[in-house]
Amino acid sequence: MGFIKKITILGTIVIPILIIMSLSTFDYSSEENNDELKLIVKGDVIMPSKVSRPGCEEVDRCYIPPLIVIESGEQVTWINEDSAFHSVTSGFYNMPSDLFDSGYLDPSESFTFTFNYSGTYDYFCTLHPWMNGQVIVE
Ligand SMILES: [Cu+2]
Repeated sequence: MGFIKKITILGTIVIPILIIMSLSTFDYSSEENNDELKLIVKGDVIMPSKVSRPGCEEVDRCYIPPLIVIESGEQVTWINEDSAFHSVTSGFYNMPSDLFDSGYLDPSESFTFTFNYSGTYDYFCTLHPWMNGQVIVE
């Protein structure tokens, strides 16, 4: 077998292997991208289903958890897991504090707020007076 022929046979074996390797590398990176796509918004506090009717306040589950404790500079994300609109609005129903207001959140929509100063922050839903929760910033 001549030298050239050996090179040619080697080439026909090596080149497909290289192609397969590069394809498998590509597949791997596209899998990574899929993982990124799987990342969905994860709320720290959820608005569970059926809280648009009174009753959740009796078991303190209008926002879950109803009280969240964080460090100053940290943020809280609320997510509306109900099928109705809700809001996350600072203060009390008849006395909003104007610090934050999510506006009406669609189902699956989220709202994030960063708390820079320690304190106790009450919040409520502008649509449902019985819905209220609290953030404690240490
Ligand atoms: Cu509400």
